[in-house]
Formats: sequence, C-alpha cells, structure tokens
Amino acid sequence: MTNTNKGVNVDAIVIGAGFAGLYMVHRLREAGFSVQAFEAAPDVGGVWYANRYPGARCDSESIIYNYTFSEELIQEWTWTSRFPEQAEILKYLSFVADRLDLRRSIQFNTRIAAAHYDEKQKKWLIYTDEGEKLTAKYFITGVGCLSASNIPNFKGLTSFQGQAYHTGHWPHEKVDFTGKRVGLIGTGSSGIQATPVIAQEAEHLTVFQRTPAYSTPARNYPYDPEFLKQVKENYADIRQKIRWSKMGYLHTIVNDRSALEDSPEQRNEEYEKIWERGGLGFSQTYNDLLVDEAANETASEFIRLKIAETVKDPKVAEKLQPSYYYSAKRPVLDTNYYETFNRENVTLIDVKSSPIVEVTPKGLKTSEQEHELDILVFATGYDAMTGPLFKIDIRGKNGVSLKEKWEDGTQTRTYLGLTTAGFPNMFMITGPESPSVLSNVPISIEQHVEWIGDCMEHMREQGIETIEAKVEAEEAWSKHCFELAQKTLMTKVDSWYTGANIEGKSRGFLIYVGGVGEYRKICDEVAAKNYESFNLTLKTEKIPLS
Ligand code: N01
Repeated sequence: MTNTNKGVNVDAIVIGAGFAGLYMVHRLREAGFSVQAFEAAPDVGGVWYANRYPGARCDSESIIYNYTFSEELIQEWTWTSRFPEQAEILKYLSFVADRLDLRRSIQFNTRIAAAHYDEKQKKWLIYTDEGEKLTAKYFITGVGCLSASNIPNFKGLTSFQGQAYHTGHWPHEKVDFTGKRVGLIGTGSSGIQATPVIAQEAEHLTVFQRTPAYSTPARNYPYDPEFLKQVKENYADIRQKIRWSKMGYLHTIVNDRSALEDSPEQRNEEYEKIWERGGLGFSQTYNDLLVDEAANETASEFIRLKIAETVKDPKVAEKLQPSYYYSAKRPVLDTNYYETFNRENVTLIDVKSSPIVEVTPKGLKTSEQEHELDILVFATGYDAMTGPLFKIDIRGKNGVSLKEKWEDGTQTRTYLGLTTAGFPNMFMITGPESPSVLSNVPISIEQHVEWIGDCMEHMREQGIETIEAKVEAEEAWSKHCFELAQKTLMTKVDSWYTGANIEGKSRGFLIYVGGVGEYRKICDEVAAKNYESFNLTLKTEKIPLS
C-alpha cells in the first residue's frame, strides 16, 4: 500500500480513492498525465471503506454497480447476489486497484486540508493535513456525495458513557450487540438497513424516528451462474443501455402512463407486481409518480397499507406510516424492516411528538423519558453534496473560497456539476447539479471521469493552459437544474436533496434531475463545440480564446 509515484509537481491531483478517484487515476495515467491521488483512509473504497454498519448493502443491482469501461474487469469479476453487500463492494474495488495497479499513485492516510489556486503560476497549490505542499495544473475532487457525516448537535452529546457510532464511520472490528440495550437514531437508508440486523442480536433496540420513510422490499437473492454468464456475454448491450438511460439502471418506467389512467384495481395489481419483484423499480411503476400529487398519493397509500398489514400493533404501524410524497425523499429498500417492529425486543419512539432533549451519560432523554442505553447508533445521515467539498479549504481566483461562493444564498453553483466559475482547472466528479445520487452512481462517475479526461487531452493537444466556466453558462445551468427539479415533487419535501437536513445550510436543489442519458448528451455537445461555454487561455499567448 505504499506510494512510489509521489511527486511534488504533477499534472493532476485527485482527492479520494473510491469509485471516482480510482478511475480518474487510471484514465489520466493511461493518457500519459502524471497524477497523484490522496485518500484519508488507509486503503481504497471511499464510502464503501467507511460504511461498515450492520446490514450495509447497496440498492443498485450488482451487475450494474461496477465499472463498465473495461471489458476485462467485467469478465474477471463475478458478483454473488442481486444487491452487493458492503464487504463485497470493497473487495471489488480492491480487485480493481490491484488489477490496474492503482495503489502506487495513491497516498493513503492523508487528508487534503487546502487547495488554493495560484493565479500567477496558473497552478493549484495543494496542502495535506501534515503540512506537505504540492502543485498541480489540475485539481480534481472525487470526494463522494455522501461522505461528510452529520451528527446532530444534541445537548450533552459527548457525555454518553456507552459506545457511540455513526453508520458512516463504523469500526472495523465487529460491534457486539449481544445483551446490549441499543438506541438507533434515524430511519433513512442506513437506519432501515441496520435495524433488522441489530434487533436480531441486541437485548433491546429502541429506534428513534423523526420522519418515517417509505420503504419497499429489496428482495435480495443469490445470482444464478447461468444468468451471470448471459450478463457477461451481453455486457456491451447492457453498458450502452445504462449509459443512455434515465437513471443509470436497467429498469425503466414500467407503465408509460399516468397512475390515474388505471382503475384502482388495475393499479393495485401493478403495484403488487412491482412490490413482489423488489428493488428500486417501485417508483417507476407509472410515469407521473414523481410529478403529480394525486398519482403519487396512490403509490404512497399502497405502501402505507402494506405497513399497516405488516406491523401488528396498530399504534406502531400508524407511527411508521409517512404522509409526505413517496420518493420525494430518497426511496429506501429494506429486508424485514417493518416486520422487525413485531419483535418483543424492539421499541419505536416518535421523536417528532416527543423530541430528543439531550444525550445523557446513561442514554437519551426525550421530552417524555430517559432511555438507558449501552450503545448509541447515529444513522443521522450526511451533509450531502457540498459538505465533503467544504471540508477542504478550496480557494479559487482572488482567494475566494468555494464555501463563500456557494453559501451566499443564490442558486448559482456549478456549470454541469463538473466545474465552477472562478476555479480554473478544477473538476468535481459527481459534483452538485449533476445526476450523481439520483442515478446509479458508478455510471455517473464514469461519465464524468471520461469527460474530464477527454477535456484534459483536448487542452494538451491545443496548448490550452486554463479552462474556466463562463459565468453566464453557469447561471443558465444552475437555473435550468432548479427549474427541472421544481417540476417534480422533490422540491416540496424537506430532505438532504434540498439541504434541509443540515442546520443553517442554504436551500436549493443539488442534483440534476433531467436524467443520465440526457445529461451525457449535453456534456458531449459542450465538448463537441470545443468547450465554447468556457473561458480558455492558451499556454504561451495567455489570451482568452473565446
Ligand atoms: O441518511 P438520511 P442515511 N433527530 O439522511 C434522522 C445513501 N445510502 O445515512 O428525515 C432525529 O437518509 C432523519 O430524520 P428526518 C442513500 O442515498 C444508500 O440513512 O430528517 N432524527 C433521517 O431519518 C441515502 O439516502 C444506501 O426527519 C434525525 C435519518 O436521521 C443516503 O445515503 C445505504 C436528526 C437520516 O437519514 C443517506 O442515508 C445507506 C435529529 N436531530 C445510505 N437528524 C444503499 O444504497 C437526522 N435525523 C442501501
């Protein structure tokens, strides 16, 4: 795990060694650029290195939750089940790092503290948290969209005498819940995956729920070898389909009509069919579930009835039923989540009606009572999209920080989610206002990495020294992103999509909802027009090209 390719002045510095950073390193090395990556963790994996909580598994199906750029990697790797668990994804990324010999370009256990653009040198000065300084022409972030964990600032937070963990920073050694009283705060994807697994082991599990989630069954199963053989034989076709799809998945809209066009009986039949199939396809049952309130209510009500049928205690069932628009927050998949509330050793506490008042040395106090706990699990999510970038002191032209630029309350943030005006030669892999987390993320990562690689090659060929988004192009993109999002129900519900989960965070909508295929087309057109929506300066003459 040592790095033998360390340089103080390289073409490109990449942050992160997850899906994004690994491919970026490979793409640039293949193109003959010198590249140095930094990773805070001791090994590759990114969020899959850190998210080791019980039950951690991806919601994207395994056969498409991988790189597609290399036929060799596709043929040499074999997934075991429909939804990959954390350990298997980590093993996959380690396999890729070995196979492509990537570790030699990555310095592990090193956090980048600051990245400052030097206008005189037209270079990025990069500072590690250990005081090391490097320079690079290009600065590329592959920091993940959901890597800056959020632990709410509860009164008495540090006073707890038991063990406390955030799902996103789970210890490597097994946490033993046997005979323990466990409290879990948060019922998003992480909390919902962890709950059934912890409940099986703990003496007692108390789930502290603020907003109930709509969860539909994952229905994981081991892959049939014959199916995998066919997948590998047909991967060129699969690759093409997912790269140009709406969300980077193989599943598409099941019924390309409004939910309201069907009779209640037909609708139930359709929902039932997709419910039985499992996976993320439920939100795709009809074409208007995310845009029409009445259509959405038919799906929401179907799930509420399923919860009511599953959970035996009607009072608990009622608390578990959400009332906002289904899928306006990130939809969740589960394995036996609702069933878990039928266990004797599981209690649900609604912290909307009895809020958490403080963390105490013995446990957690709500407005109604103190819950004594041995272990406290924070499944309280992330400062999404911008949070991981703000952890680094990134400064562009005139010393303006990214944080200052983005937190001034306006919508304008990025151009294509890849670049931002005032920060020349900086690229963000799956940055804010790109499809990122509203897609099968590795597919969006690949598209960004390839676009950035192509752009850098173009610059080298043309003798271009700097590239920087034009302000008007950025304004138009941010506006377009927000207008598209406003046509959906997603902007009408508080969630991490809108920044509402973090106290003081400016609201907006941080994801491009127009779809992976459409987005790819737009990015390709920008390149085909020789990046005319960017300000470009030539190496020698230092005059603007456009
Ligand atoms: O985080 P979340 P997550 N008091 O933000 C609650 C991806 N992911 O880690 O809804 C009490 O969804 C909060 O309540 P509320 C996926 O994209 C994928 O679960 O804000 N509760 C909520 O219930 C996912 O969407 C996978 O009212 C508080 C919970 O904490 C994203 O990561 C697996 C609180 C946070 O839920 C984030 O998921 C895991 C407070 N002060 C994650 N503050 C898979 O692919 C927050 N909460 C399977």
